[in-house]
Amino acid sequence: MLGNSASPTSSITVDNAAPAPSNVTLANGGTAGTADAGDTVTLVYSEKIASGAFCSTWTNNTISQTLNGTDVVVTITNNGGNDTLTVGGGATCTFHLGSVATSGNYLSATATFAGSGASGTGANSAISWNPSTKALTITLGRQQTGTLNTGVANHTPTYTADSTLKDLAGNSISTTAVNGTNSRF
Ligand SMILES: [Ca+2]
Ligand SMILES: [Ca+2]
Ligand SMILES: [Ca+2]
Repeated sequence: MLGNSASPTSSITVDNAAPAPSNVTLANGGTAGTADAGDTVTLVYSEKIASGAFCSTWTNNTISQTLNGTDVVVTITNNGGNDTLTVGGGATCTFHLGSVATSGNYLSATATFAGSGASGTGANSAISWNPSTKALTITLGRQQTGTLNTGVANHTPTYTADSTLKDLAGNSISTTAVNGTNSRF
């Protein structure tokens, strides 16, 4: 009789848990207290998001991805004392972010921060996704339009995810607004 009677074993991990945003932080990379080139928004998620759900050309879930050059426009929409940040992916893809309510009064007229092909000189806007840290970082490029305020203090931003974002198992993200870290551009 053969000695090995053990049944083959295997396990399948079923992921039924919806992903969710876990943090949003603003950081200054230019002049503190005003929204300008080099400033960043970092969004962290509870688990890896399918890269292609952010941008259809991001087809590899295991490597970091970046959009920049001609492709990214960051818009901060004037909304009184709680101006709101969104992004566009330009020619490459429709970028599915959702929106960040800054809780700050960063401008008195809606501003755009753009990439290659925009007027002026300076850095392009960029979006980078790092699946290892589950962090999406948006970097403001040079300003194109809008009227900025100065001396904005720290506030707690809020992030509401785009409903089309999914984890690697295909579970849709929570679209409940999540409060982030007290911070500023
Ligand atoms: Ca999950
Ligand atoms: Ca700044
Ligand atoms: Ca405003």
